[in-house]
Amino acid sequence: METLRMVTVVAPVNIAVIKYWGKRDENLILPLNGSISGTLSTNQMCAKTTVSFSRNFTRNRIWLNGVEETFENRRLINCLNEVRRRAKEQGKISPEELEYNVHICSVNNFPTAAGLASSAAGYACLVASLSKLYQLDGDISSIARQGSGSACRSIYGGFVEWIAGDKNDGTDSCAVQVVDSNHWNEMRVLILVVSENKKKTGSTAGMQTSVATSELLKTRVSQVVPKRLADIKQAIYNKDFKTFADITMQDSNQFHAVCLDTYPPLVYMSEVSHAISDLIHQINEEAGKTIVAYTFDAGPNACLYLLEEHVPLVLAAVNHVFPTTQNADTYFTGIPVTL
Ligand code: 2P0
Repeated sequence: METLRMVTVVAPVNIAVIKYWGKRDENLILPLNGSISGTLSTNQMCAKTTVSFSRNFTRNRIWLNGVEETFENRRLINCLNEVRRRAKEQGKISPEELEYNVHICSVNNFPTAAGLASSAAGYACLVASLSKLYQLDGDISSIARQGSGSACRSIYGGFVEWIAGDKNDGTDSCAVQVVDSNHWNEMRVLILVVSENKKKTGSTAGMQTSVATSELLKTRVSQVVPKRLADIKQAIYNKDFKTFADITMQDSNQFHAVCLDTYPPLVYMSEVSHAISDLIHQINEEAGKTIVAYTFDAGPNACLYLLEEHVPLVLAAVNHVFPTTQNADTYFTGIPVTL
């Protein structure tokens, strides 16, 4: 019998156009509302994870970006346990191998914890690699969800919806592909890195405070998001950029309004972020139509959705207004990324 098995997987980040913010179950990571994102292509902003098990490993170990971390992480353990539970059920791995310890090695090729979906790519990659190692069949997005909510969307390519579900055990809270990356293959994402600094309040803690204190979040979940999910999916099917862009920008703005409505407030966008938002509205006005949309996650960096034909114009405008500086906290790496 083999004593060492090893698998390597690459998983990209995803950029939400309808934002996830708020949980109804902290342990299973069940969201208050559904969300939709675009998954970037696998050759750009990615996590790369190698996992192995062996009868010779004396304990479970994990290294993140070259540094060994403790394995005492509830989310990590939940993911490993769920993969092993399913592996046992599906029966492709011997009972002896199921007992072996694992070694996990993961690297990101972009700043971690700066609001650039590092946990999404990281946990999607972890769960995808473990699932391969243990030869799992079936949807694994509901396992990735238990590592980090947004990670479930990075399991699939193209535009992906995380269905909130309404069961208490989370079995119906998983990701489904809306369209694959070929459907709207002119779509690009520009990432404008405003700051690589770690954010002040992490998403998990931030959304807990929002759930506890924001009235606007309640209205958003019950009155706003359901219609937006339906409308943006229709816009994606129809390749209707204007509707897609309007909803994307409005949803980003409402998410940050919820953050400000949280008490004490969560301030993720910086002055530069707001200046980028102003510039995008100005570009659209001068173009006489909507050609680019911004969206901001739990950090100051901007993600711009636009079609390939408009990349040169938008990049030129961004570089003109925000010339790259080496000695400031503010600089931009505008990389057109394909979905
Ligand atoms: C999103 N964000 O939909 C939203 C937009 C941030 C703003 O998903 O607690 O890191 O691990 O489930 O997934 C960030 O939340 O939080 C996030 P946990 P996660 O992309």
